[in-house]
Amino acid sequence: MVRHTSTSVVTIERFIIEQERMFPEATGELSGILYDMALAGKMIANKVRSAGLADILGATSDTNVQGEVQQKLDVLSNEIIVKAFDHGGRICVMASEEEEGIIQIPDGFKPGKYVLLFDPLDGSSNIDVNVPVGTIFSVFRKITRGARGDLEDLLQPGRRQVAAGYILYGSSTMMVYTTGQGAHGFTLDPSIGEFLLSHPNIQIPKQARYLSVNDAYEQDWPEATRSLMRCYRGLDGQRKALNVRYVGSLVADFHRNLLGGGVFCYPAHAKAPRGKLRLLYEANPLAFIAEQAGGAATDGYGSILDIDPTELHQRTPLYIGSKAEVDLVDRFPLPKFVAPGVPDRRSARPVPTATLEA
Ligand code: FDP
Repeated sequence: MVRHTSTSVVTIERFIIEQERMFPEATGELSGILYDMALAGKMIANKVRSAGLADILGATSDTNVQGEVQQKLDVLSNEIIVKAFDHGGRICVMASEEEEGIIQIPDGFKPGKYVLLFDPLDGSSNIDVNVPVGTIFSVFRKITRGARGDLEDLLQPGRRQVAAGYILYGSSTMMVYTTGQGAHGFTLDPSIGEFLLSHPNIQIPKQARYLSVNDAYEQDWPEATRSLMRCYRGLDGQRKALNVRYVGSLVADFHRNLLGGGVFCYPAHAKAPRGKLRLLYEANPLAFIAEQAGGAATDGYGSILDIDPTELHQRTPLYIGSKAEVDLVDRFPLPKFVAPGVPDRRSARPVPTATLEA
């Protein structure tokens, strides 16, 4: 048995290689994607850390496809990720929360067999006030036949993800990822510029401590949502109240609940009938991690991972975290909000469970 000392640290590279060895047929391409994401994360962390100094804080005049004002760091982070992946021959097509259409691999570079979706800098309205933000990513295998990837490759149910993760730019920078073999966390050691294994095989505590929800929307919630929140707060006399913690930065809220036990809720409400968060860039990857850590994620009608997406920027209600708390959502029949003309369909197709490599 290896005794871990200060000189026998496990770098993210070593960990990825050791996981890859469990799959003799692995080509190393998925591992390469994870390294590239770790590198992009280090570059973004560097920008986030020096944001105030470099005078790149504040909003640009551009708005993203969701109609939100883009922060300069969003634009930079988006560019960093696109450039980290567009030439490596591992990815055939990408989609970003910050870009309206699909992102093709430029002519002259070989498209690969994987598909990447990402939110380059989530929680960006918090940047100006020095609150943690994060990057979220999701990887699928290409399913279409052409050399290039297309929209169909990007619109796959979350159950088919082969890898997903996030990088949290907090008091330290952490990367958490899964390839379907557990969820593992790495902390960036800034003195050597390496992500080191700090949280192997994360298990979300069964006993939840936290409730994360923006209850400014309470007036717009349907009655069932109000009852569910009263239950979480112990106001119905049925259970002990959860502590409320809401950063308003999804990665930070999710991460705290993953390590400490809890549930994050972003319900649908009258003014946001499909919720706010994006299925492909936020809900799917975090749901994959939550399930790998023994937790769960639902939109109130079934597992997030079984939703068959119809649009790149599709939104979804989200309840995610400790399993017992997420299961509680089923006891409160939420009304079905479906945007006009958008079928709310779950995947009828059986989907394979994720493995490290094809
Ligand atoms: P932001 O608008 O700052 O980018 O998805 C975006 C997100 O942040 C999440 O990170 C966060 O959990 C949520 O929106 C906060 O929304 P509310 O302000 O409506 O609570």
